[in-house]
Amino acid sequence: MRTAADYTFHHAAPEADDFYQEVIDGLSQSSRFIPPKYFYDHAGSRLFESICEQPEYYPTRIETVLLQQYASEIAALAGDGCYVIEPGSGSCEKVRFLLDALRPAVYVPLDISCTHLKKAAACIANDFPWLDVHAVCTDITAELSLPFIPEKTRSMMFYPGSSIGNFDPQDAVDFLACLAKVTGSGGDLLIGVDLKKDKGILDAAYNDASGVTAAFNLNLLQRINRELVGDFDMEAFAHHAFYNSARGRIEMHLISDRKQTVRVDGHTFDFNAGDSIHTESSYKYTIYEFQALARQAGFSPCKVWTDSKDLFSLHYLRAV
Ligand code: AVJ
Repeated sequence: MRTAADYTFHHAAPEADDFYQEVIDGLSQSSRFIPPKYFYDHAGSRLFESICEQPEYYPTRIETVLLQQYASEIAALAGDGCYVIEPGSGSCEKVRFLLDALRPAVYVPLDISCTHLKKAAACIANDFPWLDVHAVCTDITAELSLPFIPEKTRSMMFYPGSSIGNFDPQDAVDFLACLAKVTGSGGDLLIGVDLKKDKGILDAAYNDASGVTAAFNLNLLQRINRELVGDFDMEAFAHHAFYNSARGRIEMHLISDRKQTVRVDGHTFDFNAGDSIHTESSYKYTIYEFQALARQAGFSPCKVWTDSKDLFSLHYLRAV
């Protein structure tokens, strides 16, 4: 028997070393964009956890209630002894609400942030000593392949938090299709999806009064300064987040508040007052829209749970 806090660690892909290239490329375009996966350095992961505790940011709280409320229904759909695979597992907090009901054979958290992943995996292994934990440090937006999953084992992908919202819809289809390929036909996906709703609620969720989301957004510039020898002036950029109803998404930007030149490792980038760096999109779906998207990816909807105000949805899907 293994000792508590034991888990297996796999380093599937080097931690995205493309940060440098993606920042230089992203800042060189006329509409500047840096992918949101780069928010999650150590400080960014901590800030994200704090966002989840803000009163305006409802998704985490509601999803947690849904997971607790429907854990046994979920377990009945998944069956005994499955593999639970969680892409982008972060602090592995949400799966805790399922483990006792689900009793999976193996839990496989996947995350890009290796230090964070190791800590989270150790905590889970410690708190659930009967559970076999295989942590994989990998960039889930690159190719997903998990060679150590035995072919005949049923697996349930767990993708909570509406992280799917970060993908543009076609990329979301492609990503879900990758998940379907990993679980194989008959494999399941339990996924949290934030719903379309009143713009005021959405705008508030991404503009919390304590400024944690602003700090999370601005931390990206700090990370560039730290890791890529940049000289962004944190005071000269402002957090800007709003619901773009035409595109059905929250957009987060960093807006230059003056004309300025920024250097990153010898490259120079000129900003006028009001120029933006687009740092994140967070798509919102109706239940119907999301089910249509999932079908395109090869999943058929089994069940969907929502809260009484229809703010957030939890979908159970099966790969065809
Ligand atoms: C982790 C992508 C689901 O879009 O709500 C929260 C990230 N950004 N506040 C989201 C986020 C700003 C979050 N996801």
